Amino acid sequence: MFSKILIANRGEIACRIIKTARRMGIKTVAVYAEADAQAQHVKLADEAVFIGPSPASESYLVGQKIIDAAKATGAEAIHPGYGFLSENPDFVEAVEKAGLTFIGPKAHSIRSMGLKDAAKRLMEEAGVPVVPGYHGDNQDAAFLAGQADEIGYPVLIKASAGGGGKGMRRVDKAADFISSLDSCRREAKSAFGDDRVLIEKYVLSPRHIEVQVFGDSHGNIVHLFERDCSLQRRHQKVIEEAPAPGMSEPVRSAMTRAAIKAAEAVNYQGAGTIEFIVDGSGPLRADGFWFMEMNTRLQVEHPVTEAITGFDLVEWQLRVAAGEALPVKQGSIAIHGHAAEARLYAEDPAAGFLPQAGHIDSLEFGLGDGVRIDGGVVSGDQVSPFYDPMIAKVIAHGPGRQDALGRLQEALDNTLVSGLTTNRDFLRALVGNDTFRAGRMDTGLIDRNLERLIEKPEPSEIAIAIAAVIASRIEPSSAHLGFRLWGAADHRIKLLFNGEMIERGLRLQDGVISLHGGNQSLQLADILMGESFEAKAHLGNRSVRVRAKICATEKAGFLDVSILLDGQTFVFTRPDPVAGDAALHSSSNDVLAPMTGVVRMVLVSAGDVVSAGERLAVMEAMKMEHTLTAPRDGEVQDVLCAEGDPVEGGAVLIRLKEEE
Ligand code: MV4
Repeated sequence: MFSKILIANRGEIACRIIKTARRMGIKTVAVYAEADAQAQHVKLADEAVFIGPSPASESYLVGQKIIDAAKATGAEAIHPGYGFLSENPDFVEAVEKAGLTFIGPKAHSIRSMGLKDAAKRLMEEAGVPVVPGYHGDNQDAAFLAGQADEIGYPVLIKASAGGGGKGMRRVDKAADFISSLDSCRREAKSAFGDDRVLIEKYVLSPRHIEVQVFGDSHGNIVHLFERDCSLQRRHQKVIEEAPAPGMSEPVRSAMTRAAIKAAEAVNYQGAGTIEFIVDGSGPLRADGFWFMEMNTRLQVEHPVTEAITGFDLVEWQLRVAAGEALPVKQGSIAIHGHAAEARLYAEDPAAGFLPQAGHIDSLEFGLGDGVRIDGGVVSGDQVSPFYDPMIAKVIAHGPGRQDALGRLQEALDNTLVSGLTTNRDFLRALVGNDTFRAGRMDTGLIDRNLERLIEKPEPSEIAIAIAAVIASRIEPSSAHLGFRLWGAADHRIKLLFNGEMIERGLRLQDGVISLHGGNQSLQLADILMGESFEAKAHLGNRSVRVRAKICATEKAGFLDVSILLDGQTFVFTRPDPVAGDAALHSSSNDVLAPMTGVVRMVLVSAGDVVSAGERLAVMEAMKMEHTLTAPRDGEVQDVLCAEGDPVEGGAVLIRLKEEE
């Protein structure tokens, strides 16, 4: 076995590989670009090598830099992860030429699967079902139109060099064929520098089902069953699961046998996936699936296969690359239960799934039985605009499909990401979709239901109340402090939600907070604030226990308050400072801790001359960053706290010199 490997990747997959390597006693070397200097994979690895500017084309995609880093650190093998250099046969050869081991297939296997038409011909020869169509060398337009007539409309024109959905045109009638062919060729030429195409029968209601295969250098090839990845948007997978809903033993047996034949045809070594397009218009049939492409790498969705088989696929990759035989025979690989994975992204579904970059103020996952999180970022990290904005994969495993989906739903319900817009709500809606729950999905499900899936709920009065309490900075558990902070016990709070201003009156009395101004008045009693916000809410004649995850972050005088209540996330912004703050500061020379918390930063020392509004210190309380500013121009007389100090609400932190 290797004693040290280099991981030519970043984010969650780099962290994932490090975890297994560490368990196996293998040292790891991370590589990182400028934007990733503070990234988790760099922190987790035993060593890290800087490889250049942030754009991947100048760092993670430069094979020579990766190879140099491996040589310099004495790594014996390179794991490419997925994406980047993982399916680049020239890189594989360069790695081997440098005397290193590529943890993945041989260059020739990757090349044989690289071109669609050649791969299709190869698969056909190997006895793997391929979509009926024309995938020969004749590229004459009139000839191809004739082929389309023979296949029967609708047909699909696909770029031979394409993949992942690029360079495809669906054609519904003969009259449209030539113009679609022309535009497909233009796109293929500019995207791949190769304008050859193939023509296929268009499969209606397609499902995407793929089979995980694994080969070793001793000629063994096994499969680890299938995954259903039909829930996609713009050819990006959103939710994957294993096994495939509705899969019967005869169909599974035919599909996995075809997958093994495909892998054998290219002498496959390592982890690979055979993708099939499947007729999803009715029950799955043994003659209703066709080879689409082979992914010659470990895939993003591999954890669902790990969950149902109980094997660590990264461990297998390392063993196979080191020359060991596969650890088990086909007969010892069985399906245990059901697993589903959702990809949590920093993106805004309402804005056309626009990728989001920025600071993650807080990241809390809903952990539970059978739930696994594969992540690459933690609270306080940055989602970089340079790379794929995936935050984490949430994987749930259970005895049956409904158990797994229920656990996935619960995990998503209890996941709070603050500071960035994510697709969490969209994923929740998708997991709750009836058609998906019934296992009757196809690749068009998301687009057909898009409007409902991205709908944003309005906040309940309880959610508004919690946000108002947090924004007002009342510490309800200590009434005297509330009194001291507020002077009067009444307060008006303005909150922005989704561009709309919400105004409420708050009154604190005997530890109970009453809220006025909404269409319902309500009281919050028995309030507990800590990691979460708990209270008993009274609305009219109803009373309910409320439990919410909260995160509040101050940014340039604004306060962002994220509330996770009953599975729904609401983000409010308090646009102006609480009026009480000024009173708190201006009446004396003392700058007080507004609530019990921890001093995070002290920005001045005794003798400093400060001007009104200047930042003096930063506190953290109730997961909220709180900046303390100078109440007036003056000189700092004493600093009575230090970074890391726990302080009581009302404690004097900084004292200004008495004014002359
Ligand atoms: C197809 C098809 C229908 N008929 N081929 C899209 C990605 C690429 N790998 C192949 N794709 C498709 N090929 C035939 N003959 C429909 C798709 C397709 C699709 C396939 C899998 C997952 C999502 C998809 C979304 C739209 C279209």
